[in-house]
Amino acid sequence: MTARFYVTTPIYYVNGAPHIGHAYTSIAADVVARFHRLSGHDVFFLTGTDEHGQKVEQAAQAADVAPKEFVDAISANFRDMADAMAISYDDFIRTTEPRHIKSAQALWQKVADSGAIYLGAYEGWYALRDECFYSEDELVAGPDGTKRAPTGAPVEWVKEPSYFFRLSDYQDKLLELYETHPEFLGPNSANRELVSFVKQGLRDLSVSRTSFKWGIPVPGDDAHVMYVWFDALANYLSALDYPDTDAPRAAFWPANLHLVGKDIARFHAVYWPAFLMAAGLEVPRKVFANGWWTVEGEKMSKSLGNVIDPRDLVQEFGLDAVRFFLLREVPFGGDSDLSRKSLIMRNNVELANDLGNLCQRTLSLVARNCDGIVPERRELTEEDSKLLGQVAVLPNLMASQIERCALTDALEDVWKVIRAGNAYIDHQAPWALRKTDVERMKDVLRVLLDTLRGIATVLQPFMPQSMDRMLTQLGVEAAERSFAALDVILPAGRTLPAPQGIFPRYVEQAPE
Ligand code: ME8
Repeated sequence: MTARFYVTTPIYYVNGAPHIGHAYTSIAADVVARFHRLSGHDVFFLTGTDEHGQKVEQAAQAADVAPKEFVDAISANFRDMADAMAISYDDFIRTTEPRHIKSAQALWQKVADSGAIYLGAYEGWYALRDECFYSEDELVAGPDGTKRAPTGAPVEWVKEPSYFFRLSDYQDKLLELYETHPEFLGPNSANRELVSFVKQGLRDLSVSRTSFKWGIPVPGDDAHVMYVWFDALANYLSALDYPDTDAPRAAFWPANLHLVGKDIARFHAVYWPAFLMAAGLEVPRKVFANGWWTVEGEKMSKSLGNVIDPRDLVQEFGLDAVRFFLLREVPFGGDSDLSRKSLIMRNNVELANDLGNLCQRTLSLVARNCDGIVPERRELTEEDSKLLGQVAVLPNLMASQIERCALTDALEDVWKVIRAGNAYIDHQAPWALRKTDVERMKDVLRVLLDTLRGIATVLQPFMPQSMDRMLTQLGVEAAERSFAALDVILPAGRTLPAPQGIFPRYVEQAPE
């Protein structure tokens, strides 16, 4: 049976335009989804938008439009951003869709039936910006001396009737989950933080609100709408048509990977498994939290005017240079800074020089000296075998990195082979062999073509558009681009198209 793989991005709030931070998590999830597809797995990749809650209601009011009209426009903008970044999602879920509302209510009912929800009254601190409740001892003093959430968000004292989820009952079960499945939450830093948070003790969680209307009504009590996080987390099930266990997608549960930002690790690794346990459902196999991007050393914020729309970067640098930079710059899971200088540097050194030149040099030698025809694969020298051996192990090597969400390490594995390829071409010097030993020149070029095919194949998840072009230039047909296809050596004699550069060098325009 084909292995299934279900991977998700967070569903993004529609209270503002998409920016590079949103694109980042989606690109990372896309790489994982594409990698599994190329491995022959049956993949379901979900993204979407989170459209309820007080924050969205207020943003719509500020814009003076009805909430539905407001969320329709911003959700469409997020979808457009996902398409522009070549995010290969299988479904785009919106929490205002009837299918989601139905599922979220079914999940609520299931949790309530288990006795894990009771009616009480909530009195305490709420930070609207984080859509999160905080206890007194979590608060810090703001710059003006007022109480703030640990994230710096302003808090308000809220008092209203509320349904509660018996989170306090789940402390031991959660700790057992973290202990028996250390891979459940990564990276280690997020794991340590969550374990210590849960060890401090969990209080029951307020899961409904009565002070605003823009949400999913609580089954059986229309005066309440669900807490936006209960609603939002349910998206991972509603896209699978929960509670219909006969639905074709139902088999994708439990999710293999929820990719999230570190700001929302707590919701995914504490609340979500607790809700699922109460509903008698399996918990996801893994939650992984990516780090935080700043821009030229500053936090992105509307007031600083430095919020970057990823589509603008793509316009200037090309999609794959941006995707590559984001995943290459910092070990995945860590924080990083987006600077023009480093983006240009990575593009010019690693893409244009290391990979682009290796490909261009090889293809132009084939064009010039072999009439553009793929030479035969013949007996290999020790050096040939060594290079091809390095290429052959890449899919497995990378699979274990992807499994750990070590996306940057996976790229580094490929770059080691690219560097080895460059050392090989320099050492073998096929341009010199042209005059001394034409047959050996052909052998060397064939080894290089096969090396480049392997490299381009494994890089497809990271840079789908340029690797598509590269594979076409290498004469690799569409059906020959999976990892399994790498086991079959391509026939000689194919005529390659005239070589064209894949990665142009970026030259900064001098100011006028
Ligand atoms: O939290 N650096 O939505 P959201 C890296 N609706 N990643 C960033 C980032 C940055 N500077 N800024 C945003 C929500 N992100 C909820 C999620 S899921 C059931 C509900 C990414 O629009 C990161 O993945 O605030 C973060 O977790 C997510 O965007 C937050 O998106």
